Amino acid sequence: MIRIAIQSKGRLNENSLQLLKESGIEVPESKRGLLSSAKGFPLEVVYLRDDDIPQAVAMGVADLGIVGQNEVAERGYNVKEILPLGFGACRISLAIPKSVDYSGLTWFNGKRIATSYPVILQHFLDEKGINAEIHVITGSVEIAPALQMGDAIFDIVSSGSTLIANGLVEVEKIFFSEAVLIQSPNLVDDEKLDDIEQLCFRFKSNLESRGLKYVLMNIPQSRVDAAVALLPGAKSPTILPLALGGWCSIHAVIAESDLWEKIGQLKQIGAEDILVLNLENMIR
Ligand code: PRT
Ligand code: ZN
Repeated sequence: MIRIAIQSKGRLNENSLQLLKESGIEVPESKRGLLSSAKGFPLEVVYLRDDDIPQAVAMGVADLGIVGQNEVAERGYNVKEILPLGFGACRISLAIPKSVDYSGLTWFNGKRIATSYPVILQHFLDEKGINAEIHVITGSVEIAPALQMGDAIFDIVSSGSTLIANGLVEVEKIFFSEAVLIQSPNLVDDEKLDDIEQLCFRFKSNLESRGLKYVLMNIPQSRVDAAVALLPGAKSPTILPLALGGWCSIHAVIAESDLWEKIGQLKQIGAEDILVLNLENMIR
């Protein structure tokens, strides 16, 4: 039995539960701080604030955790990042009031920067030889300049709309983050390590299938070579004869980003009855 810590509420909660669900693992409703047993895998889930997840995993209170790389870097606990999970993407950036005439990084010398990420910021400032004062604020960092609590901020940016709404502009993108699966550093129990390997295998299969569609179509036998030239597949497309003479069915896996372009090309060479299906897992 392994124990995983996931965020109880907030931006990573839903995606974490979805990843588990699409990996065949059902977990009960979030109850912060309480343990819940999952169905479909020897797994217990503990719901925590994201701030506490790196520490819980470092201490071995949980064997695994799902948390942003920003929290892992900021908290500085000894955990292993074992699998990037492709959601929760954001960056931590320096932003300043839009009225400022920005001259480059040296502008920050002698300035006050408000942030909830002092460790990552201090590391960056030291590396660049910038001497600024860091003010730690835990919530709503973006309002600090308007309240004279800082000349600039260092905060998480995703779409950028929070900055715009507060009259700020992003001038330096410093740290790029996404959700990551972290593991306790001192795990030696073979059974747990086996379970973790199985879980990672399921997660990877699910992550690899994202952005892929399973496409089936009928095509005249004479156009099969032209269709194969257009189509990728796990190895190559599958071709099956139809009961109707002179026709085949082709099955292929196509990236969502190429889907409509490929469908247009396939129709042009005679493909008909095209079915597009969601792909839940891609087990290689
Ligand atoms: O209660 P708990 O402590 O668990 O949650 P929290 O409030 O500390 O964290 P939460 O749920 O807001 O974020 C969890 C994680 O999601 C973060 O640690 C990041 O790894 C990731 N993430 C991804 C984000 C964002 N995108 C994001 N946009 N975290 C925060 N934001 C906030 C940001 O602080 C700013 O206020 O959204 C605003 C900016 O968004 P845009 O889209 O306007 O640029
Ligand atoms: Zn938090």
